[in-house]
Amino acid sequence: MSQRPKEDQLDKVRNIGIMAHIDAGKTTCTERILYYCGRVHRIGEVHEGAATMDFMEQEQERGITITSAATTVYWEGSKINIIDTPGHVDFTVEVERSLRVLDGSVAVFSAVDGVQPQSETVWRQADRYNVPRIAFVNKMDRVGADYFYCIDSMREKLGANAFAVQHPIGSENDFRGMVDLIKMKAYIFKDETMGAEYILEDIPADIKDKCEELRASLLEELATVDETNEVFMMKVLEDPDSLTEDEIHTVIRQGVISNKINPVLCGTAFKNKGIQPLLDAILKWMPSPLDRGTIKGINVDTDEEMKLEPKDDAPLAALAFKVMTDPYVGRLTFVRIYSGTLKKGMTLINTTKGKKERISRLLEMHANQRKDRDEFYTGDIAACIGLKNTSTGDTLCAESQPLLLEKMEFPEPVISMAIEPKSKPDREKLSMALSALSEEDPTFRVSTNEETGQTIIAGMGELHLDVLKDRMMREFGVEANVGKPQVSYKETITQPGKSETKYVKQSGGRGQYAHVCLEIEPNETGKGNEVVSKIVGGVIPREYIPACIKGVEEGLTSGVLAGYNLVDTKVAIVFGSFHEVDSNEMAFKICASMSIKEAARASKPVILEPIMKVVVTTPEASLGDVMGDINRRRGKIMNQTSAKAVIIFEAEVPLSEMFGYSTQLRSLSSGRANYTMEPGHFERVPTKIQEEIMKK
Ligand SMILES: Nc1nc2c(ncn2[C@@H]2O[C@H](COP(=O)(O)OP(=O)(O)OP(=O)(O)O)[C@@H](O)[C@H]2O)c(=O)[nH]1
Ligand SMILES: [Mg+2]
Repeated sequence: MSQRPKEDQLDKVRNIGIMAHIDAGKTTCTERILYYCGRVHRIGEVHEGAATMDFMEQEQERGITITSAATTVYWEGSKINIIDTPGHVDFTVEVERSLRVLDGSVAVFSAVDGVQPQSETVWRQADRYNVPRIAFVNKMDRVGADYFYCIDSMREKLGANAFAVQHPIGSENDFRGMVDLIKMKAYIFKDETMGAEYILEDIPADIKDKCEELRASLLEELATVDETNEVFMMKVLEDPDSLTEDEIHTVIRQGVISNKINPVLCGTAFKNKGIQPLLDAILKWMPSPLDRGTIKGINVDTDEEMKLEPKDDAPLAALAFKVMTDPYVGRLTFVRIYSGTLKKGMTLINTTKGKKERISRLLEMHANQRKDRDEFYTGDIAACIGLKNTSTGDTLCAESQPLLLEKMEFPEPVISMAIEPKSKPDREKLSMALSALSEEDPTFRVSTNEETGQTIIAGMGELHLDVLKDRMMREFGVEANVGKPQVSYKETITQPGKSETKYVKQSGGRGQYAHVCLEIEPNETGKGNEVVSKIVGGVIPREYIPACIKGVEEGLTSGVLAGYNLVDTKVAIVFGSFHEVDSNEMAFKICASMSIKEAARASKPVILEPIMKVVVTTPEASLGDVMGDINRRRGKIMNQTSAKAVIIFEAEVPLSEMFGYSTQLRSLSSGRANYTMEPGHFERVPTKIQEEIMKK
């Protein structure tokens, strides 16, 4: 049996992510958490390039988070695993993978800006994974900070059931602390101790009435969390003063865990105020792995659904959610353990890949520092060394109970560019760099242009590719020239089609023979390609089927219209024939890849383009010009709201029309409008534009 340390008892563990729009202050909050929990003895500031969590060179230089970093802290005898995520849309995969493995999340908002576009996106991502959330309204020290405006905008824009559990004391430069509406006491933070010390005192007289009012409405809100809890409801109605803090916390916890409510706290991470109450809230209200309960798995042998208990003595089930190359220890695979105990030296199976893996070392990570451990338990996040074939999203489990956990889904890259090594030695280094980096990042793809032989890299945006290029140069020493960023188009088919292809060569010696018939039809949008064999009676011998499937898959990587990836198709290998002597795997692979092109040509192929979700904030005076410009860019305006003297509208615009947009927007609005953009979906390009793309 495992020996869990006391503060690691499962009900005391919290796995928490910090997520928000870019620059809201996630990393700054995390740095304070590290400081108050005694993890670091000096606060590292993001803008000085000194944040512990932003340890990558590129992060420190640019002052932004690029990769999610994990750490473990202890607070009041409980363990909190924290993942700090990036806010920039180009790194959205980091948020996605973190949400997949976390039990709860703190959404950080800037008190000046309220809900910003990327916070909306991450909020929806969290909705999808059903992750409970509390909110922290940060930057209360800034001019224009408005806690209650933020709460309103969370309700309006996110549909969150957000409400105040605190009341700010002082504002902007004079922000001193907050009233806890449950304790009904004021927290005043001491600047001279970097906020490490605070005083609990009576509520300042000028806000006493407002706090009483807020508390009353908070309690009313809580009374609706669980309608069966009559005792609580009666007390709220008849004698609210008799409610104990514990009673209130219990109901809040229940509401948070069941995703019914989103309590909102406030503070300023940069000025060291409000972090300790946030830590308390994480412990009191956020779920432990036990609260998340059983999770679903699919038994690999029987295809039956099974429920996995969060128990240390159950067979191991874990999900790999991140692969990272560490300069000192090599390939690190981060896993979240859902069931069982993970031990050093253990042999596991990767059921996604159907391969055995051995854990040679186990590490607890604190940003980029590591501590060796012999075992990890249910609910933990562990870094493993020794896994050779495991990539992001793979299930790892005990040999005694092979199962698959729910898959992770990743967005398709929208932007690409050619990359050309400068010299021959660079070519080798480049291929190593590309394979290592694409292993780390499922939204980074590498391919070869069949016609030109050029290597093409694709990703989520210009910043994404820029950072990767930078890492290739610095970490792998590659010298390379890159082309201009291009839109990453895709191809798909619009109707079912068939093909019959023979590949025959008889030029002296041993010949080549393969014969493959395919049927292709459109698949649901976003479902990718599905290739199956429906061969019966051995018309194509069993040993050649994998080669046929491989051939089809390879053929699909380069479409028939303009060489872009063919996506969202269902392909069946239905018939064929073979030759006793001349048939071999290679012949079938080549034949299948030719055949899929023929089938695609017969199925009315079309080109798809990435459509971006663009959110523009503009003063009213420029609205006409700005919207007119979006229309000229083939944009569709989706909706429009006004807030604090500006108009905010959302539009869907093809990425190909968005190059140079920031300069144009600046000149249309005398520099007063701004925008954010993120990949939305893929859509068929108009015929005229399709013709242009095909000519290129
Ligand atoms: N005035 C003020 N500035 C803050 C506060 N919190 C963070 N900042 C500043 O805001 C900037 C962004 O902070 P970060 O912590 O890097 O924000 P982030 O959310 O981690 O940003 P990304 O990871 O790039 O998405 C930094 O310059 C911080 O010093 C705050 O409470 N008040
Ligand atoms: Mg950050």
